[in-house]
Amino acid sequence: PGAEGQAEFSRAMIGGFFQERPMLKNPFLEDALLQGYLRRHLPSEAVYSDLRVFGDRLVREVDGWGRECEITPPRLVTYDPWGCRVDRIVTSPAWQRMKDLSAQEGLVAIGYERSYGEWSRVYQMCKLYLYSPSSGLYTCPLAMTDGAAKVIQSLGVSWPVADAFSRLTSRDPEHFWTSGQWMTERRGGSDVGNGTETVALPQSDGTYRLSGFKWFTSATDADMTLTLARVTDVDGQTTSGSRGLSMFYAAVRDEQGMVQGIEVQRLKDKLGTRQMPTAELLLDGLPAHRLSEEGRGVACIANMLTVTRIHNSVSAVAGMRRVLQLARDYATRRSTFGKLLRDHPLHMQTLARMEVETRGAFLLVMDVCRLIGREETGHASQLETHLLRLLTPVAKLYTGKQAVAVISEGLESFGGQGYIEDTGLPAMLRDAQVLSIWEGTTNVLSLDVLRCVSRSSGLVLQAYFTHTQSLLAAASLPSLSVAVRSVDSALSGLREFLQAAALKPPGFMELAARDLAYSLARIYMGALLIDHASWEGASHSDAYAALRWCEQDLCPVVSKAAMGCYNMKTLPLDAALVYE
Ligand code: UCC
Ligand code: FAD
Repeated sequence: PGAEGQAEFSRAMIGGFFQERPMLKNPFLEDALLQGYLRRHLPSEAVYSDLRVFGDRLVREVDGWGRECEITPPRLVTYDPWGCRVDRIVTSPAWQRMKDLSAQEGLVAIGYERSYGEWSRVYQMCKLYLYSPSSGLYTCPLAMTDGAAKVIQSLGVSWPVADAFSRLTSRDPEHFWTSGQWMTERRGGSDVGNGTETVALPQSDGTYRLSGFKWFTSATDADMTLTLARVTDVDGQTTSGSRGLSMFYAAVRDEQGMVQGIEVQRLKDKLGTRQMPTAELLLDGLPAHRLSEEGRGVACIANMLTVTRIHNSVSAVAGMRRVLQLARDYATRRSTFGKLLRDHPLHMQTLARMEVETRGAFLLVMDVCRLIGREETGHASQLETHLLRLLTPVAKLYTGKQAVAVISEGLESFGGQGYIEDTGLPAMLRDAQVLSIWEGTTNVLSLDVLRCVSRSSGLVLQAYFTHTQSLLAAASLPSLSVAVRSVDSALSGLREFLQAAALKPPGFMELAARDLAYSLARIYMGALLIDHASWEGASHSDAYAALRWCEQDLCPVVSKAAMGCYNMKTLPLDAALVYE
């Protein structure tokens, strides 16, 4: 550079080059797999149009609100200026707008209006999938709201929750309510049966007063909650363990908008999900109604867990998709070593691997949505009911982990910029990290998978094998034969493993639980990718994604068993290693 080049950097001049930012484009129009999936299963012009228009709205305004939620986190006002205790959780205006938008766009309502019959859940979840990465975590209260509506519907919509149900499923922002889900206490969130100390004191009018300490309550600006507590008998005694738990409904605030029978101890200082208030609550005589039979609290709230775990899976795959959309756009703008990132083979291979993960996750999650839709509209066969029970925790645990890995890789694809706070990218990784913790950790859900398998006397696994095989049987494209062989052989390996496992000592399957859940997920995702690629409207990329997915170890439980990983003799060795 001569004198001209020097001038460019002199004094306040900082040079002419600026890194171009990745552009968020309409996430519906950018998503070939989503469009293909809907063309195949729900070919409705109205749905297509709604999602396209919503996609535009997300780019135009909602994504900015999401960012506003992140940088204007909620705060707790404990006292008013005159010393009165108010315990008010103040959220950002953008968070309030998210509530109105959620009602207007029917983000919960669509699942209950059922305008598209058994496909209504798929439609609802596709819309949430588009919304999630722009929502400023508003998808969290929506998940719990949907879960609460599901519980109420399964119990029968009547007093005292008929009004609540109409609000949870409303499209009118004035009428719309959100719900909390207060299960976790200080002694434990996984082990709810032993962790719950909260007691429910019966009142003469048939209601209860709850006293206890809820250790994690998310989106605590909610209007109502479902929660667990132990009913006290006339002597003030309670039943311990899970069988002592009942499920309650409580309105969080009175007519003046003040919390009633609750002290908000503090808001959690969290790694991510900072947009959303998560509070510790002291329940001090909270008025409540018991909705479950006494002692049936866990079984009753399980319907909520099913729905929130599906939402969790939707958010996981949505995060993966969003980071990829941004990364692939960035790759058309950023040059290194004389060419665009897009033209570097190794960079493109990296993005393609993320794409394969995302496609597998999307199809798994949508299949679970399809199944719940069929169950809710009375179309589900026995086989499908078993599949739904099995695949809900499998999808939640697998996609929760995938989201962290894919989004972490996604951040790296922006180089140093991926680490810079105000690009908004780091928040995606922080928010992904919670997906494998709340609503059941990976291990706890792996054990849930084991329990649902063992309690069904083999029927759940039978459903899994039958359905996976039927997906493979329908695949006729010669280009997919390698993938079909891989899934088929993994399925046979899994069957043999399970037969052999039946003869193993107790404890063997517990050690195998996580690998088993991963195997169930990977094999099923392989079969779904093959099935989708076999559809007449599929693209070459659909087939390629299936082939690539099936190149990995589809059944890690078999390879790990062969290495002796589930031998009880490893237990003291594991402990010695960890604590050396
Ligand atoms: O974390 C939370 C909220 C976070 C914010 C919301 C985010 C939503 C996504 C947003 C995306 C952005 S709320 C806290 C969530 N907590 C958990 O998930 C708890 C994790 N722990 C478990 O899941 C455990 O497995 C327990 C608590 C369910 C274990 O309790 P028990 O009592 O030992 O379990 P049992 O004995 O296995 O089950 C008791 C009954 C049985 O029914 P019966 O008696 O009829 O045989 C089970 O079949 O409950 C039934 N049950 C289930 N049914 C248990 N789990 C299920 C299930 N998953 N599905 C159906
Ligand atoms: P623990 O049960 O103590 O788990 C610790 C570790 O032990 C985990 O790795 C777990 O996998 C492992 N582990 C536990 N048991 C076993 C076992 N049997 N075998 C093998 N491994 C095991 N809860 C609510 O009720 N409502 C909310 O709104 C809510 N919001 C939340 C928001 C955030 C941001 C977070 C982080 C949590 C929230 N939670 C909420 C709590 C959440 O559901 C629990 O933290 C979660 O279920 C785990 O429970 P825990 O924290 O007691 O962990």
